[in-house]
Amino acid sequence: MAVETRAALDARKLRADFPILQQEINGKPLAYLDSAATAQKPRQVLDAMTHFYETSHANVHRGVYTLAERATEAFEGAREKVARFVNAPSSRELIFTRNATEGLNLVAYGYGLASLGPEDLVVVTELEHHSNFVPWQYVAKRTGAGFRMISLTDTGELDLDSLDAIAAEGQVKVVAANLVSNALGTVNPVERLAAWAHEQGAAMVVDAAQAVPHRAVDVQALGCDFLAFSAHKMCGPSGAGAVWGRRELLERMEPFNLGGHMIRKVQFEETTWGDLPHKFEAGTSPIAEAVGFGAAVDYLLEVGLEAIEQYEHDLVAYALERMAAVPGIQMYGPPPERRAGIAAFNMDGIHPHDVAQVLDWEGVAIRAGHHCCQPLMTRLGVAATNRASFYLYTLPDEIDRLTDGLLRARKVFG
Ligand code: C6P
Repeated sequence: MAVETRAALDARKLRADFPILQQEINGKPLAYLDSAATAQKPRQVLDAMTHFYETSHANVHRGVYTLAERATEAFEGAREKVARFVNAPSSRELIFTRNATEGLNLVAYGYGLASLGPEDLVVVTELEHHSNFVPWQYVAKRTGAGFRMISLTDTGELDLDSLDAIAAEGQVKVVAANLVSNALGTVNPVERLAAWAHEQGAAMVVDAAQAVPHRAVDVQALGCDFLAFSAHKMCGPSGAGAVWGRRELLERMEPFNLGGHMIRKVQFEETTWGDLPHKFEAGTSPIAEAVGFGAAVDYLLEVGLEAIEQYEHDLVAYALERMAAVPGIQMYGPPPERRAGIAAFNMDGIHPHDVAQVLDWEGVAIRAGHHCCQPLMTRLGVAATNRASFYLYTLPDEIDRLTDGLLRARKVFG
């Protein structure tokens, strides 16, 4: 079935870049609808990493020989690309991590532990992934700070009317929210939250793991203080991520990990820390992964972030319309105009794992579970949901196959 897309993006053509998508699963062409868990990798990223290993691999920032200088140049070049991608004022403010989770922990430990006290409040949302929930809950407990949650409306959007009541309860010091929800696809008004956070004298921490791969993200336009994301969700390799932080805050923070590379001088009595970003990059970095991260940025820029966002918007609008016709389906989340390419649902009387299993027989891969969002599951009154998530290589036919698979699940389970 044809879907009208206004985007300048040819998903069929792009699919040729993704070797993994060329296979069959259970005798059917693979329809990979789990890109929110991790995105597939184009040949360009795989080649960049192989080329690096074959021509330039050495440890970075340590050797004076030509190969080590070449490796360092490739690594730092990747940092420049990733920093520019989110419009960081300086690449020195862009710290490579293993993933978004590590970046958020770096902020919670490095900023939260030192800044929070019993009079203070940390504010998260009911829509947070555990990676931007648990570290703040933990740091609040350790420091005696209060821990509050911005509640949700019935469409899975932040209820900003609850902000005044929260502010009346204490000194808000940290506000932590995602830009795009992994579980519902809700696009959150982070600019407004950042403005509110700053009115309270708080820092704004943004989990952009589901945003950076799918739309243009500009840390300066958002007005946030920290922003974390992962390479593997944006066509890059696993094992690499980044956190951007406002320089004056990063300068004030203590390091998160200690050891090699992050020091200025080590003596028996005392150790002093290196400059940014090295202060936060202890040990050997994920070097080839950073190179692959940079290649993923090149790839997404070549396709165009606006085209990706528009294409996914059209896909999700189509998916919500088609899926709504499936008998006994419960859809979650906001209307398409306020959501990214994620469709969350449950089928009456059928466990999400069973739905995902039937779809797998059809070669359709979706995720079932709590999506690391148990507070949200509690709000929805369910233990788990199904989730189909889309990316630049998703085809409308795959959404048709998803819908057909749901009808089959309905037949199988009665
Ligand atoms: N969400 C999902 O299937 P890591 O694992 O560190 O790369 O990303 C963590 C993370 C943080 N925030 C959001 C909004 C996320 O979606 C994720 C990862 C995957 O939804 C795995 S649970």
